[in-house]
Amino acid sequence: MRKKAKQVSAQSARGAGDGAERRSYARDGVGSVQGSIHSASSKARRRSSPEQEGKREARRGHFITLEGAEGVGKSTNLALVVEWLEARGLEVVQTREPGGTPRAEAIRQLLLDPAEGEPLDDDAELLLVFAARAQHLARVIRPALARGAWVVCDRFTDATFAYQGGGRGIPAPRIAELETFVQRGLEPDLTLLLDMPIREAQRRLAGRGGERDRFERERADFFEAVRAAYLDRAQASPQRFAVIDATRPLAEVGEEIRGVLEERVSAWQ
Ligand code: Z5A
Repeated sequence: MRKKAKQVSAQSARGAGDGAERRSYARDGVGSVQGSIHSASSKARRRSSPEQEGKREARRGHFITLEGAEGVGKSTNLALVVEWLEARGLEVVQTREPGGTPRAEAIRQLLLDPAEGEPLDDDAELLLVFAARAQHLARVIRPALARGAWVVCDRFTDATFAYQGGGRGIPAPRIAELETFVQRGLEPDLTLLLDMPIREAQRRLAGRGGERDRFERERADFFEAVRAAYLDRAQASPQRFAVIDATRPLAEVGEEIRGVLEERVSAWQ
């Protein structure tokens, strides 16, 4: 795969009755989780309906996601968001999708592997994305939010509506059913959508080299559909999204993101 090896690490303190967890993994999937973060309450939740579970869920932390087509600068600017929050003394859990736990990272490998001998069925792709997400939510995101941490995630379910919905053409209501089942009403508080023309973003990635993954092999019209789906979602939920013009120099993009954080985060505290 031509992705640069990006190291993501997170250290969690004590969860609400869940015990201590220390987690670290490489973005390419090698990592470990020590300590149990499953609780008796999470087992009890499995016996309830999604609606009951959503109502019961205690949540003290905040959830920020970065979205956009490939090469728009999500990973670069995620570091800025993490730095901004940590400078204010907040506990931050930095993570990504698909992935975020060793098992979910293994699913990521399945999703990105070009393995041309056996094409991946679109519905299988969708289910794998949500299987990874269910694991990530159970092991990392929900425990972190429950103890009051700030979760900053490189992609989340908006990517599913954009790639599997816009790109692959899976109807949004089918994706929304899985979203309800897996997330039980949990959604990001703030989504930074980095937007720019697809050709320009691909030019940025051109010098990266290495093998292209299964998504990177898609044609430009696939990514145009992804971009359009992202923009539609942003338009439908302006209170959650901030659309950032990612064509500008990095310093200017960073300045705008800091401005959004100042405005939104101050309002939550
Ligand atoms: N996927 C899915 O299908 N369904 C889902 O539900 C989810 C994901 C969650 C892997 O994601 C694939 O998973 C993804 C969709 C699918 N595939 N695609 N395509 P990923 O997030 O790991 O993959 P990615 O989007 O390809 O990541 P990326 O290539 O690393 O892009 P990025 O994080 O947005 O960009 P970057 O690495 O921060 O920046 C790219 C380069 O541009 C780098 O050299 C930077 O230094 C440079 N850069 C960044 N900003 C600027 C500015 N402002 N000016 C100039 N240069 C810049």
